[in-house]
Amino acid sequence: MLRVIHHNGEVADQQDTMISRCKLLALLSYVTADIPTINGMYPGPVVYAQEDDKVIVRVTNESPYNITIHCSQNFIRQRLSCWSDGPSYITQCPIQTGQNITYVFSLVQQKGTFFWHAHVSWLQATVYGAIVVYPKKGVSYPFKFPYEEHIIILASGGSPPPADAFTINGQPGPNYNCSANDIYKIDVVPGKTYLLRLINAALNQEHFFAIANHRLTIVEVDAEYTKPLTTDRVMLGPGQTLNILVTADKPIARYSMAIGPYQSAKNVSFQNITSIAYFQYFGATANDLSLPAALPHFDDNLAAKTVMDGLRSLNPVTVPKEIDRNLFVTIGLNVQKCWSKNPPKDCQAKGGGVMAASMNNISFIKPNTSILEA
Ligand SMILES: [Cu+2]
Repeated sequence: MLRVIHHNGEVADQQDTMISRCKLLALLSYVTADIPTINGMYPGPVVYAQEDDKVIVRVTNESPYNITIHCSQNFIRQRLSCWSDGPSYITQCPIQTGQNITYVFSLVQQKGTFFWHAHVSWLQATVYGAIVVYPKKGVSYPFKFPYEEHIIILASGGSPPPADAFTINGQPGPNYNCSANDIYKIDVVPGKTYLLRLINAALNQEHFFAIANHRLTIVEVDAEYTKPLTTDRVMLGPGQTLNILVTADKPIARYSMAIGPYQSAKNVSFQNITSIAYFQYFGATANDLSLPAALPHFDDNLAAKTVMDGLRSLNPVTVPKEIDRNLFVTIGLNVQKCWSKNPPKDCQAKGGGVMAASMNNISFIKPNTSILEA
């Protein structure tokens, strides 16, 4: 069961909800798979709240897997509530089958687009959803109030092995076999401005996103307002959120919203089929062809850098200006020798190894004793 209580304790959603398995059909022509979900929804339910709200989420695990729910992937600060953060074996034991837990945390001085996802193994590949935190009552956005808002969640597995498909709000779109009728769509009114809350819920993949013939104005990154930055495309790393404004100011037609990979590493196999959704004007017909979005080439570093370098905080930020000590930090993702007893399943990195992240060449090795008890 997942109950969301907010707005000073009012119960916002009391439906019986649960993590369970549902069938995901026709993701690819040859794939039929059971996937873990919450409430049978994919993506999962949205948590709506306001700045400074206390959020109470009760999770009952009816799946066969151990699981936790992580609500701070991108920056819910969890002040004095780290036990509700959700990283398994770090701040809590996993919720076992049939058990439940109640997460309680406050959104102190925080607003914007966040997301939650599952931890333990790669359950977050399908167990994820948005958290939308509105400004307090009477406080407006620092930009033109949009005609409508839409949540757009990009998702994919990660190398290795390559993802079976990219998805937009759970749909792979017409470029994938048997998915011609499974396309996410936003119907738009000509002349109106839309706020899109983009979330990259991918496991490992960085994604470019673009809408054919339309410009995107970034107004928020990772739940912090930015100076408006208008661009033809954006790039989101895994776990990142971007709020963008799009005005439907082009001729009536059906335009594609597309995601593709941003993959700068060499010699790594990855999925490279664009996933498409529709940004469709009222008045366009169902038979209209969609105008294709121009995504950068997968290794276009300049396209990614140009957008990131242009971002500026809307509000002044106080940072320390006197430096006491310089630190040199390198971050890497490498291939290690794989010791698994099940190599076909676990040792799929190059040369039969296993991928491992490192900081200054030191990787995290899971200890034999629980960190919670250490
Ligand atoms: Cu997480």
